[in-house]
Amino acid sequence: RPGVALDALKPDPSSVASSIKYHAELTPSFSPELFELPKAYYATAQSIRDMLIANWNATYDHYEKMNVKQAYYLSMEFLQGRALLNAIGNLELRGAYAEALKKLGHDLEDVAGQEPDAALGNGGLGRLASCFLDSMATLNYPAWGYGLRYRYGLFKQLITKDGQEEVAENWLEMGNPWEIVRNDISYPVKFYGEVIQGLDGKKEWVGGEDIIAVAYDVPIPGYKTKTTINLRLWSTKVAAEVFDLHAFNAGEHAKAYEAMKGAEKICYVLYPGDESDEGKTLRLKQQYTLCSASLQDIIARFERRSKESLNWQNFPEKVAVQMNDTHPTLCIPELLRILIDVKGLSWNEAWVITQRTVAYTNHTVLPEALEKWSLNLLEKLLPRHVEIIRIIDEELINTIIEEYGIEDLELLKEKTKQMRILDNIQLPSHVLDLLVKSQESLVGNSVELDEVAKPTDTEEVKKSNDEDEETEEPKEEDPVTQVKSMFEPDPEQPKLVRMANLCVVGGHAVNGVAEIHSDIVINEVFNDFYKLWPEKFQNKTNGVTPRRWIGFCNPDLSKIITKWIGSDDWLINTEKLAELRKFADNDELQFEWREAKMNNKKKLVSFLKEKTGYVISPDAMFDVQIKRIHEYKRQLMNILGIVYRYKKMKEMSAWERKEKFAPRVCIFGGKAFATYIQAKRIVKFITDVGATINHDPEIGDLLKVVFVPDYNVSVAEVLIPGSELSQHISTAGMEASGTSNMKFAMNGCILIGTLDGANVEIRQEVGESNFFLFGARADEIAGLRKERAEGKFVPDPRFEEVKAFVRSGVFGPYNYDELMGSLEGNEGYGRADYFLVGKDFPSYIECQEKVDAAYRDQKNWTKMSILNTAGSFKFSSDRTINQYAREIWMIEPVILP
Ligand code: 26Q
Repeated sequence: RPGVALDALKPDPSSVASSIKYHAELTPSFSPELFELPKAYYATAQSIRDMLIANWNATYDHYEKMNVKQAYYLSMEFLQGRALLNAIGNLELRGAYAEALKKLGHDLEDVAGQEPDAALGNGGLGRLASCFLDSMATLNYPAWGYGLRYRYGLFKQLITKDGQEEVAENWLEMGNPWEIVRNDISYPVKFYGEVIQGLDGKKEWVGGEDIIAVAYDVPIPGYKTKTTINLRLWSTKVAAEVFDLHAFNAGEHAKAYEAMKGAEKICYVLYPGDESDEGKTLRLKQQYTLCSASLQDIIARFERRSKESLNWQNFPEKVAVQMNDTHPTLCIPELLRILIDVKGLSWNEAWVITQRTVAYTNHTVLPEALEKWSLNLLEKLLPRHVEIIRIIDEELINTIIEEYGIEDLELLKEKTKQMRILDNIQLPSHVLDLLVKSQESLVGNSVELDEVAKPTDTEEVKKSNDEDEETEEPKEEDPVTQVKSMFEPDPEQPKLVRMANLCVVGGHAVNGVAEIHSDIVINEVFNDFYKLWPEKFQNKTNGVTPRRWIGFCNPDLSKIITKWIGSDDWLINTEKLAELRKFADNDELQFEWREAKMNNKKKLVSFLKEKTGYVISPDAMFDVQIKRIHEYKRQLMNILGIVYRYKKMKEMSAWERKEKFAPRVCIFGGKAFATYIQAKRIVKFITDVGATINHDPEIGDLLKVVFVPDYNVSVAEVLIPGSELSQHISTAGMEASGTSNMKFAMNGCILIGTLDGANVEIRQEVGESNFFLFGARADEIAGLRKERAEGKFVPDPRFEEVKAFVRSGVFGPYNYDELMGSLEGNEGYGRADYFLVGKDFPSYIECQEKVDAAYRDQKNWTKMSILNTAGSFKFSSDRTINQYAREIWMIEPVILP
């Protein structure tokens, strides 16, 4: 690490101050005489940006000169949050900037608070991408992010008396000092049109609509390194020739304007889905824009760097493409298309190159969340890509036939149904012919075959006789009809393209994001593919950047850690955190540790007062659940647990109450997908419960319920350091990983959770006695659902009691029938407690009682807290990125001279 050289280059406070002043005077959008907060922020950001651009250029030049292999992380989402303190921290200039701003009359924290969050993502998947960028830069990996520059990011959430309301968040309103528009870097992207075949047999995709994708570069600084990588975001605009000047001049302004709007619309807004499959043409256009522009850019770079020795077989030696979930799946047919149609390679050459280049990360096993696109829609929008997908599907069918043969038609039917990329689409005619021929030969040899196939078991004889009766006629008549009808698509069902299957087939690696999740990927979701290609399947347990998620958001705790470890290099070598273990019982550390937590809690108290008006006591336990609102994440179980606690409190004398319960503040935060009605009901329910409990004079500070509006990255940065208990209580097997669980553990917060996602590994690392575990395990869930469906489940009386209490109207006039009904499987409310809230409720509330008891022993609680931080080192995204680099991308760190 060239740390010493970097220190020498660092500006001192007075040169920082003059750089800020310079920008304050020359930034055009503000009046020069006022140096108020917004302007101070913008000028400070500009002065940091100068340094970032210099480092970005040095990094880029070096990669260009060395022609290194680069990895490209393609993601529809990057949830960057704020950049200022992160950049200042990574450049180790916090002291200089704080001092310089003080001289100019401002506090650095207040200045940083001016920045709007860059919320180009929905939640976990987008934030993961952003943590990865920080680690790539910090570890000096030549790796870039590619994404879309949405004009409107994730909506802003207002909480009103009716629950959640969404408003557009115009994050670019005041300009974005962190991006550099690259008008010199743009590519055409085509939609619609048709495929024609030239005399040479080459396919060409012509006509249709062309738009232009323009690059916006966001420099990503690493920590304690000059390496500054790039997040390249594409924005879309109309192609000049499409902006029909004739139409415009002829007075048809509307027509010319429409084309412009159509192109710009593509990047207008982030799709606010989360674990949902909301297929819309616009979303498909977004996905294709990301894939096409990024690949054209990557290919152009490869060609340029190859100079005279261009050899396409070397492409995978210079390029690794990681697809963040299936959203960038079109990379696969797009790379094939460019290599074959534009660069003139053969199918086989292009196929090998593509497969060796791309890899796929899966983030969900919920079947309804696996992306599927309508074949018709896809074919209209991207006709050449569908031709290519059909060929891949056909080759896959050949592989399936090689593996399973054609004798057992039922087996073949099942395997093709499971594995094909095209769903509910007729088999290719040559495959049908093959099957028909084999059936005909079977009929011809029927005597022989009857001998072989004769069942021995009487049961089976009976069964096969029954079957014979039913299918007798077509079977005797015509094997062709029989085969065809067996593989006939269902005209009632849509014809679909399964993007995950395309990813598994088209890439060289498939990974899940936590051990348990990767096991489910291998043993359940993609088991058929695993049997074919076991070597493709991997696990890469998620991680989070310790710089943002301890270092910068929790300076008080960081100072203590540094003091006790004896150096601050734990921010890079997180395994050093384990050294805290030996001091876990030390009174002095414990005192400092509690003091830091109390400080963070007090900051949170004033934050909550500002955001919600509620005044809470910092002496209560802070119990937090922050994440997207989703039934599988079971915020409903949390709030029902609170309702149960409240009911018990009301039944007790004041003295008993105090004896039994530790004072708690239960904090919720999270956004509900705008059309996810049940999730919105949960938000409304939480706020209603809060409104009742918080104003109950009998309860006072013993219990408070607060819903923090507009949860985002910056809110998390205040909430996580100030929390003591955090909830990760999804139905086992449903949360792929979770990443906030890692952030909480790092900040000395104890987790209550199920054995799901990364919880399993966190519990292992921090120690079983430092994790509050409850609930059914993943391998029990199917059986429990079956039991539930068969009406054999007997709910615990406490669960019945809490639902009845809610229905009794204590929380206002609103009717919670839909919510309580969903837990009972009443007619009209969908799947009977599909998420097994009723099943896990008793063990959940019992576990919460253990939490109360544990909290009373503050010495032991503090020890548990220290051991959580100490045991969290595995969950640094540095570890994750090293594994991707070594096991999937095959790239090496490159240190700048
Ligand atoms: C799909 C189609 C159309 C519109 C939107 C979408 C869409 C968008 C976002 C589908 C899914 C997402 C986001 C998924 C997500 O955030 N998954 C989370 O990924 C984290 C990082 O791996 C895990 O920790 C979480 O467990 C997982 O839920």
